[in-house]
Amino acid sequence: MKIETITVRELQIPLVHFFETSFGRTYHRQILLVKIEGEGLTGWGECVAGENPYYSSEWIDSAWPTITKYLAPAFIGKTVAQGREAPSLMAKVRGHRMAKAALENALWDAEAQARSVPLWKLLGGSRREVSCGVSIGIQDSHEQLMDKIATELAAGYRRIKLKVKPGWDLDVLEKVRARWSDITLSVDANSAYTLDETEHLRNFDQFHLLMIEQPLWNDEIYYHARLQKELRTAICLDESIEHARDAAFAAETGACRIINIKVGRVGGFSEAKKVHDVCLANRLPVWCGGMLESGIGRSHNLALSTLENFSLPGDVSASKRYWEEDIIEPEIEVSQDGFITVPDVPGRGFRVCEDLIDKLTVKKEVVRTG
Ligand code: OSB
Ligand code: MG
Repeated sequence: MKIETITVRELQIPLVHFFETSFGRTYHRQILLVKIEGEGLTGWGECVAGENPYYSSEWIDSAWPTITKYLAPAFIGKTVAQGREAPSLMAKVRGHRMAKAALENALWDAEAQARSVPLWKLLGGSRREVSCGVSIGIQDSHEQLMDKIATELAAGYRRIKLKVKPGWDLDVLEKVRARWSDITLSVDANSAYTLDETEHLRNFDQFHLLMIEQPLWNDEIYYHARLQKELRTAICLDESIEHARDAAFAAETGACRIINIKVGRVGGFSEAKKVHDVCLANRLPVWCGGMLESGIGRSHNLALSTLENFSLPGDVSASKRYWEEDIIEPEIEVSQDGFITVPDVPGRGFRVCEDLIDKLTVKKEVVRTG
């Protein structure tokens, strides 16, 4: 497709329930969407950057000028037939992976439509059903957390992941395990601990967790290798893995036994596929992480999750857990036994609700020739 216009917009959408991690609480999302148009084709992408530079240095207000001033102009007037051509067109810009992913993924989205194949098939996927877990944030009280877990288990989710931090960890796990001794349970620390706390982290071993996600620094792999030697619980890396070389380094050093792949964090579908392949070659199972995406990012996560090494339940859960009304149709739904069926239709498989998107838009810029 010859790219004519790229529309960048920011939407404000309240979350159904606040989401709290070790770095803070979110009540509403600012969703950055890109729409790439040319020769009658339209591709959509979502930039998963947060409202603040806490999960990563990249955030919504850094992504906006990076996309409008540097990344989008690199595509205007060019003929790009395949999503995989996108990284080389953006290579001059260092970092800003979430911004890059929004554009690259929009091109894969358009390519799948142009070729009349499902996006998941174009990505090389084979799974027709994706296994779902949920990520449950830090709550106001233990009771509120127990209620949330009960609700999600009743909805059929196959893995419960709890956010933890010092002061919201061992007591919580003790209560949860006392009530549900054999559910598949994991925790995510979002870098809330240091290597000095190894003795404390060793206490997590008694709870038979599927994994502990990102216990240490966001930009550190080697010290996770040191920690993994001290723990029985498998470490899963999230923040530390920014590209396939990081995954290779983590595998080589034994820094983790599982990797969480977020397509935005690694810069787009091409790099996500590379991370997947490195993990497969090193026998590290992966799962698809989430960033509280709208339906557009969620549909892309779903497509990615069909690749063979996504063998653990991901954080790709139902639209209604996050939004009163999602911006795609049909909304993403999870079956009573905790699976999402991947649509076998061309493209992303979900219609984008442009009227609703217009209503939710608070900022918009169109990048075009001249
Ligand atoms: O660390 O996985 C994380 C949300 C925002 C930022 C970081 C993370 C998360 C989640 C939520 O855990 C996953 C989701 O349900 O989208
Ligand atoms: Mg995480």
